[in-house]
Formats: sequence, C-alpha cells, structure tokens
Amino acid sequence: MILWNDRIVKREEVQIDIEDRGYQFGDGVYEVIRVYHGKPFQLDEHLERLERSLNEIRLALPYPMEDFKHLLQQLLDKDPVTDGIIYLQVTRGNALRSHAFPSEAKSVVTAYTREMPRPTKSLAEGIGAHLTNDIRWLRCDIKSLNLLGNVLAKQEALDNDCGEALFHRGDIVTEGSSSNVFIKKDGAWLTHPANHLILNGITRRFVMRLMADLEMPVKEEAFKIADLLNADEVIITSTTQEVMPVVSIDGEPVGNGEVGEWTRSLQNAFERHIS
Ligand code: PSZ
Repeated sequence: MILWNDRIVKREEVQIDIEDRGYQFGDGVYEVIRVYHGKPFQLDEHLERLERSLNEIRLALPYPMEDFKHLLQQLLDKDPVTDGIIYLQVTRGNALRSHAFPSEAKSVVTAYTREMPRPTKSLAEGIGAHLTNDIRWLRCDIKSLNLLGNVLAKQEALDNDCGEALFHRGDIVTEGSSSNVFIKKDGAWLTHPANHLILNGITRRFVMRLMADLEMPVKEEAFKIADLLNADEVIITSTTQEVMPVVSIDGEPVGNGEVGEWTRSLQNAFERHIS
C-alpha cells in the first residue's frame, strides 16, 4: 500500500506524472523513519526535521503536519512491518518543466512501509569505510531528494569493498554518504557540528544523549583526516545502521582493528532503548 497525498491506495493506483518536479529536478525532501516491533521510532523528531527541510526549500505539505502523522500511522496499520522503515517524500508537484517555482503546482506526498531487518552481522563485526572527497552542495543540512553526490560516494565505497564512504572537505571529515560519523580520541567522542555541511541525524542526536547517559564526553567539533586515521574508535550512525562500528579505513585498521569498548557500551544502550 502507498500513501499518495491523502489516500492510502494500492501501488498500481498511484499516478506520478513524468513532470513531477521530484522526478525532473529532485525538487523535494524526504525522511526514513525506523520501525521497531511495529512502532515508529523517533517519529516526532523525524517530522520536525521534515518541517524544517520543507521550510528551507519553501515547500508546504498539502495538509497540517498532525494530519500527515495520522496518515502515516494509518499506512503502518494497513501495511504493518515488524522491523522496517517508513519512507516518505514530498515534491513540488507537477508543472511544465521550468526551473522556477510553478505558480499552480500542488505538492505531491508519497510514503510506504518496508520490512528491513537490523544489520546484526555488521553491528557485531563492524564495517570498512572509504574516504572520499565531499563534492556535494553546501546545504547538506536539508534532507533533499538530490542524492547524486551521496550515491556516487556509496558506489565508490562498495567498489573498494567498503560498507560506507566518509566525506572530507579539504582536511575536515564531515559525514558519511548516508550516516553521521563520530571518532573517539583522547577520551572523548568528536563529531562534526550540525551546520550546513552535514545532515543533523536523528540517530546522531539520539546517540549523543546515550553518550551523556553513559558519561562519555562528546564534543561537536570538526576533526581532521589525521584524527580519523589515529582514532581509538570510529562509529557511523543512521536510522538503519544504528551505532555501526568502523573497524578499518581504506584497509588500515582503526585502533587494534576490533570493535571498541565505548562502541559496545553505546550499542548495548541503544538496544535497551529499542527492545
Ligand atoms: O536505509 C538507509 O541506508 C538509510 S536510512 C537513513 C539514511 C540511510 N541516511 C541518513 C543520513 C544521511 O543520508 C546523511 C547524508 N547523513 C546522515 C544521515 C543520518 O541521519 P539519520 O540518523 O536521521 O538517519
């Protein structure tokens, strides 16, 4: 089933126009919400970020956010998942192709649910990461449908037998292609400040609260490639990757190459919250 504007319909019934601006310009925003045991996780936080993304690109939902929240719950009731995701996107709608905002177009909303098991094997063993130049635009804080820079980086990581690409702008490490990154160095976690160069991840914020609970110092402070390569522990965080250990970077081990102690404590705390 698909939530299509204000109706929940069969997939075959959805009609997306070839002149939808999401299709032609990537003119829209999206969210991926985790579902654990059939219930959305951090739903309000995701909807708040959606509201922010919409405002930043001067787009509006066709109805109040509260109605959208109810529609998403109805979608989940009609198409339940145990451990999965809700994907949603909002585009600037259909109009004759022309860059400037159309005067008449109505925004188009779509959402669906999908089963997605937790990545338990990689969570236990960790993944390899690949450093790559951050070629994206300068509004990475907007969860925009334009993901070409992220797509190219992720493929480059996979081509190098790595699970994630880590972006750097000059000497500064920003974030992953679909995740935020933290390093543990000198007894504290460091992560890039939430400015225009990164997406302020819902998981990033949640994990920072876990760090505080566990009395692990955490600083939102830019760090360099050399700091990353010399870190004791490295993790990436995202809605689907949770607290994912990075155990090597371009083939070189992080620390002793094993999942670190602070990382394990964070993973345990994360599991307690979602179980
Ligand atoms: O299914 C997937 O692989 C997902 S679900 C969410 C993401 C990937 N990525 C979110 C993301 C991102 O795309 C960038 C560029 N930076 C950070 C993140 C992490 O954001 P949250 O924690 O909100 O998912």
